[in-house]
Amino acid sequence: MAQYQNIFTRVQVRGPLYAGVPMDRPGPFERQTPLRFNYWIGRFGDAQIGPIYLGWLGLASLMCGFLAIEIIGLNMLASVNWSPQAFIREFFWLSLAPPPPEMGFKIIPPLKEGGWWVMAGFFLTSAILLWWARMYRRARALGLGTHVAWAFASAIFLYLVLGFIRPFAMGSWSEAPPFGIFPHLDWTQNFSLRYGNLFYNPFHALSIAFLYGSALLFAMHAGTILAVSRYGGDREIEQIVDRGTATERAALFWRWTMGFNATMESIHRWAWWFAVLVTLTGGIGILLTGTVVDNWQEWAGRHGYGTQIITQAAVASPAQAAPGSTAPGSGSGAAGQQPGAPGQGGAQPAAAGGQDMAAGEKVFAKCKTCHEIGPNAKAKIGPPLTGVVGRPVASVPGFAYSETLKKKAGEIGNWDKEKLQQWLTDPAKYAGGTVKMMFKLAKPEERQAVVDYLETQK
Ligand code: 07D
Ligand code: 07D
Repeated sequence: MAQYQNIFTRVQVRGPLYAGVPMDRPGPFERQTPLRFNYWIGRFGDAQIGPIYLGWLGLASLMCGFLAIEIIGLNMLASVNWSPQAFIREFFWLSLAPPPPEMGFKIIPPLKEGGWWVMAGFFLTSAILLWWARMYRRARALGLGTHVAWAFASAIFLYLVLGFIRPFAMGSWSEAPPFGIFPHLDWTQNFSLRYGNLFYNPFHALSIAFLYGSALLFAMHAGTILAVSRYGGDREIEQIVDRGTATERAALFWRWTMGFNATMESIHRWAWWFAVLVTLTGGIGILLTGTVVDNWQEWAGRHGYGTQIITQAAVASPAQAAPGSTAPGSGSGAAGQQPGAPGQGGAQPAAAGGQDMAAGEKVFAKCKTCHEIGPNAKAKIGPPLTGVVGRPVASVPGFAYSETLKKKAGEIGNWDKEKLQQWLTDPAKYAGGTVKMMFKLAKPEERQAVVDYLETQK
């Protein structure tokens, strides 16, 4: 047993090279790697390298993963005109995007309009599912429980919700994240903005609590084991029945400091559940977004949790899904069925308001995270939008517009409904550079409705 280890040192322990327990039915590629020790690997973990078990499932998974990477990589390379230098320079920004909204949930869209994305997604998903099956089967073959595989299944659940189940429920591939480093972060940011700030989604909150809890449990567990490793704490499980050594001291430490202790077995169950619940609650939270709830801040307001920004008009308007929303039981329909407090963001009573006005105002709920409107509207993350139709671009005194928009302001002139629609389609593209507004409104009917509404807000 290694003596007096601390968090920075680790004594390298080497047993005889060992190929593992015999198998009932050995597979074709079983344990191909020759066994050896590696000193440097031994500084991090076990010094023995191998054997790796490949097997048919592993082989198929790697092949699917390879195909996915090829499709993604070659599409990214094509997007920079096959220039390897540009590929390396721009790598973090390169993207392979899902099909556009017009494509809906078409199973085989044209290759250049998201078809490659669907194909890459198919192979990536196959690779992940095959890897799951391999982990499950290896655990069984070794006579283990399948706890690791089920933890992995929870992560796969979130992955599938993000890229397949929710887009399917919303009837559009365009809801799914793109492949790409920064593009997938932009998607994450836009997702939150578009659905009214994900912090008000209680499942996001739960997921964060489990994520932070996982870190806490990991720290407490790892710290405890390191602290008693001089007594053989790394033998953990068998020590459940030990007396006078590591387990007893570790348990006593927590009873002394907190009055209660986990057992060497139960701490692992706590950690397992916290980690698994990160992705399980996360997946539920994402699945509900856009399918059942359209704006989390508004939803939170209606349920007495968080700021109450719901407008009188939204309360008064009949339950009605945003036009073009294909979501079954779209949450926007639920808006307005319960009384909400008067809005803080310059709430407006419904003006002469027909259907279009109500629809536009409903779409505007997505804008409220950043913009106020109404007689007393002030700047938030974005400028106030009262009277935006007809006013000169980047003209609200004191608002810190992006350099791009300030430069472009003269050229664009005054905002009109057409220009606003183009801006909402893709602000950065319209202004030709980096702008503050990350948000886009993908659906033409939503853009139309919202600018109709803006026009009424003088
Ligand atoms: C440390 C185990 C090793 C795994 C690693 C990831 C690839 C991708 C492929 C360019 C903990 C390997 C990465 C194979 C390269 C191409 C096409 C696991 C460890 C090192 N994300 N995300 C990252 C994925 C989503 C978000 C990093 C995958 C959602 C935020 C990495 C998925 C949302 C941040 C990455 C996925 C989201 C990241 C580091 C799939 C909401 C960061 C990951 C398939 C949950 C962080 C630049 C890591 C970062 C980051 C991969 C999905 C949000 C590239 C494969 C759509 C906010 N994500 N992510 O360490 O640095 O994981 O980004 O679902 O800040 Mg992401
Ligand atoms: C991604 C799923 C498992 C992945 C698998 C893929 C490979 C690749 C590659 C062969 C990680 C395996 C594949 C390894 C092999 C090849 C090529 C798990 C994944 C199986 N958030 N947020 C979460 C915080 C905000 C947003 C979860 C914190 C903002 C969205 C987590 C903050 C906005 C989503 C979390 C914060 C926003 C999330 C992720 C703070 C942005 C999700 C859990 C302090 C402006 C996801 C319900 C996880 C979710 C999610 C944390 C802020 C958006 C707890 C701490 C407000 C859109 N966020 N977030 O384990 O489930 O992911 O939400 O600000 O989708 Mg968030």
